[in-house]
Amino acid sequence: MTQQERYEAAKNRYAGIGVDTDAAIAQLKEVPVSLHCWQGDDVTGFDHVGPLTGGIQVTGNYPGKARTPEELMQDMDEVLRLTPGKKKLNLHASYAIFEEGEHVDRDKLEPKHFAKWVAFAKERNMGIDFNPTFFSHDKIKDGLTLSSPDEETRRFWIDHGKACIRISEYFAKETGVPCVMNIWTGDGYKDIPADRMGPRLRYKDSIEQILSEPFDRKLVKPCVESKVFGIGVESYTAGSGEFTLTFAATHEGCLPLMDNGHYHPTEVVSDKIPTLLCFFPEIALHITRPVRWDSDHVVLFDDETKEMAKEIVRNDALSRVYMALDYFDAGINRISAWTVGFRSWQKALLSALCTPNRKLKELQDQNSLSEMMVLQEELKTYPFGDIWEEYCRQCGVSAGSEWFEEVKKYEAEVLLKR
Ligand code: RNT
Ligand code: ZN
Repeated sequence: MTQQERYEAAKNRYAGIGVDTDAAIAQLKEVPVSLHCWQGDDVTGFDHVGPLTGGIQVTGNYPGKARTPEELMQDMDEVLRLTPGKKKLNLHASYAIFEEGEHVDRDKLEPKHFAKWVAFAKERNMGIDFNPTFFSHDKIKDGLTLSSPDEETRRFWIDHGKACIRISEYFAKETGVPCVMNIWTGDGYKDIPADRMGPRLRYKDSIEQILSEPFDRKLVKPCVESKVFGIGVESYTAGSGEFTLTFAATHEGCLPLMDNGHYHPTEVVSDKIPTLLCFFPEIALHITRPVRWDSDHVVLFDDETKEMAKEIVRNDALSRVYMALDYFDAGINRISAWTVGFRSWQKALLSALCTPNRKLKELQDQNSLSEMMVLQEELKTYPFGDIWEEYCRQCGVSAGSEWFEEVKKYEAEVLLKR
């Protein structure tokens, strides 16, 4: 059977349970997913020398890491070639590109320091998302930024946040696509603090000051990301789950951002997505794969990833949920890591779009729970691979693991020469 014949056969099987696979494919092509620049260089960035600090950690030492903006862009282009679907570019402030000999600190960053990224994104028809960088910097005092008791430190980081709002608005204006700007800090304590509320009150005030910077709410979508712990901040984080959720709920236009590595190991973000959708017009996600902790492993087509995609699709929320990938593995080929993760999330979305969601809801509401279970189980062996192949074909990328041959070639010709 040819690929087309296999697709036609699969399409018929899905039609039998009321799923229109052509429509699913067409719909997915329009859904933007943010591709994080930081998988390419182990979250290093270009505005400083020194280690990654602030509660996160990258492990591994695979050769070929991007060292310059040009190398990072070249690597990202390779990923764009190997992945189907619509992309947005996700940048951190630490990826500012300075002129020869120029350097400005993070509180003084300007749109012009990101002009090359804008050109890159526009040429590739991508919007841009942005993140102020509250880590890997010498102005982090005693592990604290926006929640610091030291006013000078706190001022510096508030000014950084405000600069990032202006840059986010510039991105949105240039690309014509709203910019999601995510605030995450690793502020916290390794051991039991004596004052838990003080840092949170300062954090709250700092974010309020950042958001007091004038901006168009249709162009910039500020988010707050929570985290239950970080490396070196195991006992307490200022930006806890309750803190960020309540902040977003009480500040007009501010979105909660859930990173599925940032909860206790038995909590699942798939269940939190529909909960938040009951209350927030829009929410944001960092899609990752935690293994025992917030390890930021490459996203795979696994059960929880599928369940998250299902919750977005079956609640008709593809336009209400801003989806960004967030992981970094330096132990394997970085292009491959980027590609596997992006493709996995695409698979999860396509598979959710090929699910008879209305039928399943009906069965639940009729309390036909036996039939609901049977159908859910049957679906697991439906010929989804043939639908995926067709989607990849239409997007002009290889469906099977042939793409890895290109990664190997790129590794030999480009990465290993660095
Ligand atoms: C860290 C957070 C945060 C970062 C990126 C680099 O635990 O997940 O989102 O991963 O901003
Ligand atoms: Zn994250």
